[in-house]
Amino acid sequence: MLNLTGKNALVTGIANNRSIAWGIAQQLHAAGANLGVTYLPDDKGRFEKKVAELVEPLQPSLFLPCDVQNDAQVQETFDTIRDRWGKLDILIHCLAFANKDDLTGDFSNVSRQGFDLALEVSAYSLIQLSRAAKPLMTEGGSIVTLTYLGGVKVIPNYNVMGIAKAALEMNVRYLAAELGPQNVRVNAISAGPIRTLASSAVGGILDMIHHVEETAPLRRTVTQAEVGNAAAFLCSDLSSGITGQILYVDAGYEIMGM
Ligand code: NAD
Ligand code: 0WE
Repeated sequence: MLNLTGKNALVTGIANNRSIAWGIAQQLHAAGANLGVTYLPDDKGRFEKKVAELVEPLQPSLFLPCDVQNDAQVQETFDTIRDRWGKLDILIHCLAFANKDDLTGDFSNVSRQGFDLALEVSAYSLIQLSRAAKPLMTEGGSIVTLTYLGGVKVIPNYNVMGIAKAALEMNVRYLAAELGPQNVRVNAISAGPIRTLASSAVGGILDMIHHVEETAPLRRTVTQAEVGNAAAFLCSDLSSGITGQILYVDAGYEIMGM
């Protein structure tokens, strides 16, 4: 059975009840993990309040602001984990960001700044968080990130995020090679399209979801809970021989050529 009791899990990327990270947090909690939750702070503290209320039933033992563009906040997050938990077992990286204008129109219009922003927040952040987690994963561990098919194949309008996801997937392999000797595994879940805050802000997402519903082998999209279950598997001993992999949780869409 999938059992995560005694495991300390840090979950990033919860914005609301549609977040994939929320689906993951619920499954990790159900499997018995002790949770720490980070949120992206904003000026008015709205996110903090919303996310705090949402995660309250899961009784996280840590609840911390962590903007990956803020090195001091990242440091503070992992200092707190060290002081309060002593060790970390599970790191969920479930965040991405690009300028909205860069997710529409001609790909080549992306500015140097827009490119840097997308890659910094969506790809470099996995290296940054893994480096901070490394000394705390003293009993081995599991790092899981979220990627999308647009990092492997051209998906209209995904544009610079595709380049960020390609970098993210290669980060997974290099990190897996580096951290393997200390029994820390690093894997990605490539999820099919799901309606979330991030995806709903994208024009034409509903058409893409309908396309998947018509053509994926399972004739439907996937849910946050299904991604959460796959994440729980990748965090558990059931996947102890798996590292450096990209696991498609996409109702089979990726296998189709036509
Ligand atoms: P979401 O909007 O719920 O989550 C994105 C999260 O990123 C938010 O919680 C936001 O606060 C966080 N974030 C953005 N900038 C940040 C920063 N600087 N520091 C810290 N956190 C920051 O949307 P989601 O769809 O659940 O996205 C989660 C992950 O899943 C992303 O990596 C996304 O690329 C990936 N993904 C999404 C889909 C989909 O269709 N929704 C499919 C495949 C992969
Ligand atoms: O990774 C993602 C979403 C990434 C994302 C979305 C936004 C919208 C709002 C990153 N940054 C921003 N910035 C914003 O200001 N997905 C996999 C969901 C998604 O996004 C798409 C998709 C799919 C699917 C964009 C274009 C085409 C398909």
